[in-house]
Amino acid sequence: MTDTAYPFANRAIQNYVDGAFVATDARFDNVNPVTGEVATRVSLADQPLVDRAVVAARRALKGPWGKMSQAERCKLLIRVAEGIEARFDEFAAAEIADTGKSLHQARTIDIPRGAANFRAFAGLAEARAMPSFRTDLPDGRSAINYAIARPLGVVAIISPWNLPLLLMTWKVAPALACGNVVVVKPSEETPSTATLLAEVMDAAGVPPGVFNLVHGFGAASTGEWLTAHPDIDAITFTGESATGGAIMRVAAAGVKPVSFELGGKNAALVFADCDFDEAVAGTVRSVFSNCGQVCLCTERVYVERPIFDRFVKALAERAAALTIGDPWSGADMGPLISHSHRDKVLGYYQLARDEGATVVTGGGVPAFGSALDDGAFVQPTILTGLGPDARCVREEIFGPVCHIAPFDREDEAIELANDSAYGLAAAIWTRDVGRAHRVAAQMETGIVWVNEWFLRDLRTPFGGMKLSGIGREGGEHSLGFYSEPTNICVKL
Ligand code: NAD
Ligand code: 6OD
Repeated sequence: MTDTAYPFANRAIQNYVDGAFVATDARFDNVNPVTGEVATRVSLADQPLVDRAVVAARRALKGPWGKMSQAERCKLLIRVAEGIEARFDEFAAAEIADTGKSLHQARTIDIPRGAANFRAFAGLAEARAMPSFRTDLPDGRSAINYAIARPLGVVAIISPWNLPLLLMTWKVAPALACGNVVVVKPSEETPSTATLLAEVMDAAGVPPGVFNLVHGFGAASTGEWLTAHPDIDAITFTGESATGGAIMRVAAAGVKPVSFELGGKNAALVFADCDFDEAVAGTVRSVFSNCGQVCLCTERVYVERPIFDRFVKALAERAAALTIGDPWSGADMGPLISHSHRDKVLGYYQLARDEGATVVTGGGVPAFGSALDDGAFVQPTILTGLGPDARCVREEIFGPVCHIAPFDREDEAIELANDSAYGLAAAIWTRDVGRAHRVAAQMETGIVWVNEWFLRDLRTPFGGMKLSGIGREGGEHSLGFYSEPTNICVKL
């Protein structure tokens, strides 16, 4: 299979509103970061089209979708999962054309999870039980209390570019499974798999207005028109913490419920008693997967002093051996999402030098001597020698880079890991089971992996503390956010 299979090579990307594909006059470019070439053009949803999407969604909520049984809705969502699986290669090609991510990453993580999200939440919503209580008061009155779960209504979903299908469907699937209708705005960098998903929804027979897709930018564009729309009932967002703050200010006016999955500056703690080879291999994965563009990626590594030098050397050797290049060649690492993001990451590589870091490996741009030189590539990079207050140790870079520092005591390691404005994920590498539980319980993060990284069970709570988010999604937490419980108390 080659990238000529990109499904939008010969047609522009359109919006999907009220069960129809809609083009507007305004267009923007979708650029392939591997070569810097325009892959296709995207129709930008203007404010009237966003309005139409919200109106159509409300109509579907009051109409066929609202009247459909839970079992029927879930059956449709399973059909959507099957539709993604049936067009697996097209989805992978679309994700790779938009992001340049590795073929392995697209085929083993992004696209399978797109389908798995629909299967998981269809099953969870169908099996959902709501609590009921018999109430007996001292005065002799008795009642039965039971809660019913109703949808929130019209949910705005704003998603980022790093794991486009995975992160969008992580919210679309539970929202629809709970009976909501959605208006989705994917990142302007990654419009393709969202549009394929609209085609799959259409073919699966999801009623018009239930899933609406609007393309465009964030501030003063489609994203803001959607989040500020008075007739949406809730906003669920994944992206940068600063964007979360901007959306929250807009949501505050209407006191709308929000669920936010935001940035991270995640730590890995490597204890001297770890399985050394597994810790190195796991840290290579946690730092460099998806070119470091996963919110869960490790950017701060703290290593117990007796193994510090050996660990830095081993990690640097593994980083330098990663192949970088065209995803279709099977390279381990593709480019960053865009040239502007590359400028940001290279800015941090320079800042690290200015702050006094030792660049152990990388720190620049690879030279290919081919058309790839126009792509948004950077080298995998390892830094040492910075203090805890350096900006490169405190700010999210979102590239293939980590800083490694030594520690001497367990309590010091915990303090270093928690010394962050973010609180998304941590990884602990140790063979001491007692230490693993003790340290994990003290991490100020929503997620902790022990001797692993990014092993997911969709029933578990997912989200972050501090600047990393508001609320949790996953399993019952998603069902909780995407529904509005009403308690009914009936006198017996
Ligand atoms: P971003 O915040 O720039 O954009 C995310 C989405 O928000 C895009 O669709 C964008 O168009 C839209 N947007 C931007 N400004 C807006 C506004 N004012 N109103 C409405 N919509 C607006 O984030 P990004 O660069 O696409 O993604 C990378 C960031 O996302 C990183 O910080 C990463 O850590 C974070 N992230 C977090 C998680 C998590 O689960 N915690 C997952 C993935 C990514
Ligand atoms: O695996 C998930 O469900 C999830 N939300 C992953 C987020 C990754 C951040 O880039």
